[in-house]
Amino acid sequence: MTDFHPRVFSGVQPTGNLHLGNYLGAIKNFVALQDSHDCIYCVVDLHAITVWQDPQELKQNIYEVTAAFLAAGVDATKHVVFNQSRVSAHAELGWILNCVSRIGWLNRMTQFKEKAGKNRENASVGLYVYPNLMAADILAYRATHVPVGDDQKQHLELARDIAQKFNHDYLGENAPPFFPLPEPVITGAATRVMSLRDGSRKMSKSEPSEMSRITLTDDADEIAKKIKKAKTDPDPLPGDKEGLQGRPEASNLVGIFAALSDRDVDAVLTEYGGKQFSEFKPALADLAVEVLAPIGAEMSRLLDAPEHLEAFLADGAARADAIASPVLSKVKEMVGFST
Ligand code: AQP
Repeated sequence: MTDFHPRVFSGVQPTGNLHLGNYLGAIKNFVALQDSHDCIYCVVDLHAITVWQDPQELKQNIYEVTAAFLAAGVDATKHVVFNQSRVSAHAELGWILNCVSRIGWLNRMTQFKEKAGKNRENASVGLYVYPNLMAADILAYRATHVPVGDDQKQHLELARDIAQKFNHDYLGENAPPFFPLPEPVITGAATRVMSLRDGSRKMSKSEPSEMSRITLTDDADEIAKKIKKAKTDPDPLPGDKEGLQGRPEASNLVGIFAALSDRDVDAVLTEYGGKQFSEFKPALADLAVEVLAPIGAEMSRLLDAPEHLEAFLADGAARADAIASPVLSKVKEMVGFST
């Protein structure tokens, strides 16, 4: 088995309304991994246009995600931060992997079914093949670890299937693999943050109700108001994890508290078990403000100087391209293209 250089890759779509779920499920873990790994963090704008994006807003949202990475603590000088469309290897490898991936595999992707909804015939072809492009994003860097929220687990499994089929088709059964099988890194107490209005739905950027999510640019009053109004049940908090069974809203708020305070759920329930939400919610609001307000403030400072963000993105793209280009060249050679 080939030893691959441990490398982290992940991406966030510049589709606006960056929220607590994106932070706890992904961006917080980006920061945690950067001391131990080489990391590449990408603003995945090619993915964003799988659904309509206003061009002016898209550009602003690319800056917003870049600012969020930096404000959360990603070190863009030590690691690589860039936007996907600047590095053509993503689209080129994406096409080649479209030809490796199988329609039957894509037909099983639940996110396409959810996002296309009833109007499937009218969804873009890009939305359908999105998971193949995601595989290309990761494999263009031969990345070994991919920090994501729980909702991306199925796409990661597909990326592994695509890598395995490519290795098999182009190298045969027994040769050392060209692509690693990337591992999902799904960690923390809030790998799937749920809507504050409905504990059965994922917190999401596209949910019409602003009250369903806390965004990274919400101010302290907005954060406190949204937590105060978050849906709960009438019972006090239980003393242990088992007591959260069948209580999705309580479970969500406790998970958020645990993740924001870097504790586990049991530790939070040891402190708050038996207490009412009237006591727990203000403590959660204070904690959320303490963690998120500095990130929001730093984002707004960075967004005031987009030319600096541009410079980070241009530099990051050049460094990303230097890693991805030789991988793509090798893939083209293996596929049999005259290069
Ligand atoms: N609710 C969530 N809890 C934990 N992690 C989440 N992520 C998204 N929502 C949650 C993780 O955030 C990273 C970036 O996500 P994305 O921008 O690529 O796209 P998404 O998953 O489509 O985000 P949304 O907010 O859910 O947008 P819409 O409304 O468009 O569907 C990923 O690692 C993701 O797992």
